Amino acid sequence: MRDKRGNVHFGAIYGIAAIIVALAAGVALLGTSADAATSPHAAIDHSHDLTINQPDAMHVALTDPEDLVPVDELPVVKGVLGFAPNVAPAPDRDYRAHVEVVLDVTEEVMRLADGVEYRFWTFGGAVPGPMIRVRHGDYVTFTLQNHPGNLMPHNIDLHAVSGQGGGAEATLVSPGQQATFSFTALHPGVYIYHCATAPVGMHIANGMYGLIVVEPKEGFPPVDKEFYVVQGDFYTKGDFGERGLQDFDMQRAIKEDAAYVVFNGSVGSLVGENALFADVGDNVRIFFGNGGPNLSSSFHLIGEIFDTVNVEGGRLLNHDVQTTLVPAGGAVMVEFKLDVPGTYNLVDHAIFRAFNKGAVGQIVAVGDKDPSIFTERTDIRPFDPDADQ
Ligand SMILES: [Cu+2]
Repeated sequence: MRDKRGNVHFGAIYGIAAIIVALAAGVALLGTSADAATSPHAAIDHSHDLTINQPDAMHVALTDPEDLVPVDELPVVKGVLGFAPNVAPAPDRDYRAHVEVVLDVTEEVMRLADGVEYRFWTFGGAVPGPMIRVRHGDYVTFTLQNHPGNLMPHNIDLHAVSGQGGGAEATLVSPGQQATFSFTALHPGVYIYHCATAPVGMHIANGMYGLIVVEPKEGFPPVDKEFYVVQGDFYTKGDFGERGLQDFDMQRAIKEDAAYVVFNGSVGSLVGENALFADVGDNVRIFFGNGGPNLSSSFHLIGEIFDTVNVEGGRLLNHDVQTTLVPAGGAVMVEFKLDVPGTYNLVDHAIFRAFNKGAVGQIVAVGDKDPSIFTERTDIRPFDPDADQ
């Protein structure tokens, strides 16, 4: 499937880009030193300072020697998928690779809540679809397979892709077809992927979304535990909890009147025996996406504060965050340390969704108490404002 001319083309583009970047930097340096020599205002007059608009460091990084290796010479790596709440394994390499990812599409009835079933459309037979994890600069060859027994055409728009539709046009396949395209992961970050076949909202509402993580070249900082959680809103004919096989309700979806708002595809997917477990003292990372199709998530972990948030899944780090807003079609990476034991509820803090529509999960932290950080209740007694103290 690989195109030799395409590979040469890629190499040539990067080579030219490298030369342009080098020239631009040289011109910029010459410009500033000339300014400094001739103008006393050089330090504050940036009007001709080319360094202000210097190329983004991320793109300069793609002129690393490893990025110039022709695709044909890259080691081929099979993409290992991670099924929620498990993450895909980190790339754990210091070189560019040609990653081959194969994802199939299914249409199948699965549990939405106790006693409630729904005909999901899925990537990989799961909601969310499996996590894909590659390294910044990787060349990814992606194959989408539409099972012969399916009824609908499907495709995939990966938000990590720079190119037409994020791959949607390239991967549009009828039942019994598969299609392949390739892309270079130009931007590190945490990205949603979703089906983008008309009616797009319906395909997403039926569960067709997941995360593709593009790790920075140096990798993310090590943590003790990683989890994969994606929120989605569902629009059934019946209201929340109404039993039986529920049909999709287009009018309800257009009105954004979700019957269900859930994590990882069903009510209770991360509760009780399905809860996430960690040890006290663990540093925990959650890759959290929001498939939508409609609702933004006010993502919050009750009783914990996010030490670090990669805002919107990008490189901007925020610290000491209570609630982070994750738009539909967006994602975030949060990290936190579980200081004391307990059951911590992760919720959409648009709180009726949590208690009335299903958007609750749990992380159970097991270990020693630390009363210097948190005491359990130390006293309870009647309160009478009129009584003598
Ligand atoms: Cu689809």
